[in-house]
Amino acid sequence: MQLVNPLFDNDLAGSWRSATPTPAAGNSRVFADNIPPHIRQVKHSPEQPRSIDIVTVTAKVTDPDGVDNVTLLYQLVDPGDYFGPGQPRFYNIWITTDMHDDGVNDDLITGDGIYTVQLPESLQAHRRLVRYRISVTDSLGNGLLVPMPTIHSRTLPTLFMTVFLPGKVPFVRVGL
Ligand SMILES: [Ca+2]
Ligand SMILES: [Ca+2]
Repeated sequence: MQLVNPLFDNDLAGSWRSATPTPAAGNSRVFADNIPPHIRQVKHSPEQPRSIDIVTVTAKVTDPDGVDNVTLLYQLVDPGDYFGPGQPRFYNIWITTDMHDDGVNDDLITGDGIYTVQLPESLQAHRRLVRYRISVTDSLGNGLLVPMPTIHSRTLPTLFMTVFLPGKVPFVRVGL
């Protein structure tokens, strides 16, 4: 891991990038004067949604230049129609919806840096897998899509949730 710029806050994961170490030399491979917004505290609620639930996705996004937009990208994988890494649909079919920090639609506080979007219960179906990623851009046009691939990842990492009928016992999936 390397710090993108020694002037940036090294407590925030977004100030770091995956790269081969360069002992006693500058971090030339990852150095940048400006970086995209920091994004952390990504979560969805309820954690294990049921088919009657509205799912709220939140993320804290900040940038000293100002945050221009925060977008949730998601894809729906239905039972019996699984697709994943290596298949075109996995890379091409992402539905986008804006996330807002405006205090409405379950965004609890206006302007606190926590961006929110709600996915209606009509999207939740029993055993449906919902993969999601978040795209952020600052006011200078510096953009980032998270989760970020690492130097070791062979595929596009995503976050996910699996939906269940009320009363059904969820199973646990391992990995990204
Ligand atoms: Ca920036
Ligand atoms: Ca907020």
